[in-house]
Amino acid sequence: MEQITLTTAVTMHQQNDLPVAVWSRETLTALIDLPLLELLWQAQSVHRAHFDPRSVQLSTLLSIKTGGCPEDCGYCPQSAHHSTDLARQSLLTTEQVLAAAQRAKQAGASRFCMGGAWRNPRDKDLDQVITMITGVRDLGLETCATLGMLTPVQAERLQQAGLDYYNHNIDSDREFYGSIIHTRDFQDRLDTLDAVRQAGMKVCCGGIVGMGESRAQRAGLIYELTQLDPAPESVPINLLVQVEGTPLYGQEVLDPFEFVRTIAVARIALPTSRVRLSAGREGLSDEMQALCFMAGANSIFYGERLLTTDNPDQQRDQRLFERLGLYAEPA
Ligand code: SAM
Ligand code: DTB
Ligand code: SF4
Repeated sequence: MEQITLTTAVTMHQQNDLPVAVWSRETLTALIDLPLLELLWQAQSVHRAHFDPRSVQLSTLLSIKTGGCPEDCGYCPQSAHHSTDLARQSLLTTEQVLAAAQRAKQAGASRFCMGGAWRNPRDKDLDQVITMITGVRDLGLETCATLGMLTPVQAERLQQAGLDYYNHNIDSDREFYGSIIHTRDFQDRLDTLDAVRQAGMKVCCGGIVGMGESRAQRAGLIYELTQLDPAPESVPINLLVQVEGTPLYGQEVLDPFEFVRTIAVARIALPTSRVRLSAGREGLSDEMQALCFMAGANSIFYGERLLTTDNPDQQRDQRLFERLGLYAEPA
């Protein structure tokens, strides 16, 4: 069996006077195929070279505008193209959002992420979101928003308002993407990410696994993330939450070890990014989550809801952290 090691796998280039690995799609495909314990060992070694291995960053999500989205993302309960049981909710008030942010802070989150089910926000929506961002910042939390596609001017406005992170996922390997989403293409996603970066905000960008993609396509997702330059500071890896009424409902459930492998490859290929164990944790055992942390995950969504689906409650996560000797990154 061909063994690949970190020293032979990559070529290096200089960025800000630091050596940065340049990964090829083939190398990442070979990496994800390694025997699991070898892959975990390599990922944990990279993790320890860049992070305190016991520190985990906690982000709390809130859906500020729910459902009725014109996009047709095959995994998403919020798409107007699919008939799910989800109740639509128009934009929350700033008071409602700040009350939720206050609760998140008290529970120990360091970042608050506001999600809006828009193809792209209208400027008047943005006015309201900006008021929310200002209020959340004033509570001493880091701010993140995910509102769909942005123009460069909208990205500038969010940056001026003090938004720390913008979440916009590429979701999958480029070649698989078209089988899941038809209403906007891969390049649209890259254009928004570019606008966010140009405006000077930090980028939160990741994807979903368990949608029927191959293992090589999971490596391809990570490859595409390495092509963003600079690398996203935050990388959410979501495991598909199957929601009845969405096209991906009934999809064969992914072997959780494949999820662990994806996290490990993300850790190795994006060594300085926070890799977030994201949607899908509710269905993972504590033991499987421990393997994800071993693979280099060092961030989670924290709080009993994601946007519209369940997440482990705070007591379960606190108990998990105690059992594993992990601690929350201070705000
Ligand atoms: N509407 C915005 C957008 O798509 O950019 C932001 C919110 S959207 C829900 C954010 C991300 O959540 C998606 O890109 C996808 O990666 C993830 N997601 C959505 N539904 C999911 C599901 N059922 N299971 C796992 N991840 C999901
Ligand atoms: C991300 O990558 N995952 C989060 C966040 N970014 C916005 C959303 C997960 C959504 C899971 C399905 C739901 O709860 O609606
Ligand atoms: Fe809309 Fe975002 Fe859901 Fe796609 S993932 S349907 S853009 S809310």
